[in-house]
Amino acid sequence: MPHDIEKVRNDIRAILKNPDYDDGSIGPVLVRLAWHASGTYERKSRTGGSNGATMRFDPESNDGANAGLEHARAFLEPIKQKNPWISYADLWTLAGCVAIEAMGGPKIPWKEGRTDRDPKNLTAADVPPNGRLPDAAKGQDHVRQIFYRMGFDDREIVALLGAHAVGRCHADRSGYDGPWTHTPTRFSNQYYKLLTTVNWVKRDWDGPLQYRDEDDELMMLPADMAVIRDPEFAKIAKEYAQSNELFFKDFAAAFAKLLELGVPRGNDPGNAPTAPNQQKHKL
Ligand code: ZEM
Repeated sequence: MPHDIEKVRNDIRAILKNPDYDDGSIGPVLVRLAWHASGTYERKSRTGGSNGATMRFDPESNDGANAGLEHARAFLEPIKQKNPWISYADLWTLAGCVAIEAMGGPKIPWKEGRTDRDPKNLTAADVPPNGRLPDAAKGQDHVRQIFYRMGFDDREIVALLGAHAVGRCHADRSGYDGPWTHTPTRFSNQYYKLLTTVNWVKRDWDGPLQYRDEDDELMMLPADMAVIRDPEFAKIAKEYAQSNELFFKDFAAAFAKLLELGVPRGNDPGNAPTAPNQQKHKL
């Protein structure tokens, strides 16, 4: 019987609204889970990425960059229990897509087929090292270095960062604090509109350097500021500020690509676990 992905989509939709959590939706943290599961990819070594759902294992589970994502994984656990045929890797990436769509964003092309690494015969090389995800305190050189490593170009980088239209920073997770937009559960091009029009100033507080608007209600990370400080990035951000349609089109393509990094498809082996018979012949 073919897998009933639509049922899993419905199960995910049913848990998105949550009055006790943040701004009333777990959508943003599910998007962050899909992104962090995938954003460890390194093109050169074909390691990392969403395949394997390796965030269940040390050291990835304990990477400071992933603080708070244990909540996202716990929200999805009952859905895994109800639909045991779906891999965690598929569930985490699908949940990000469903969340974006439910928050008013574009439809993301998504394909099943990721498999989970088996904890019983896991080797250290199966789990990506810490430090592969971007550091919010850094600027455009770092942002480019991290995303070029995955195989993205400038346009895709700027498009992906537009996901900061939703969600917020939590002082007890990242050290940063506050939402990027006034509509943190609505997926739109608000991020670029605010970036390009607001006079962002340094926030005077005890935490790490972050930027604030005049009313001290919204925030930008130093890495977000790179999007207007870098002339190439800024040009693209202005295009997205002007056209939500263009942003949606580019975002959907870039996010779909992100979730596919390292996933074996057809003749492309991705970074799938070595088949046992291949292992036997390895010297
Ligand atoms: Zn984020 N992100 N991100 N991001 N992100 C946070 C939260 C969220 C960076 C970053 O340091 C942070 C992308 C790129 C980059 C989301 C989606 C995507 C937080 C706050 C930080 C510090 C975490 C916390 O405290 O809870 C940096 C430096 C990035 C690149 C340079 C990309 C790409 C994303 C998706 C396509 C989302 C949705 C959130 C909000 C999570 C939540 O819990 O509300």
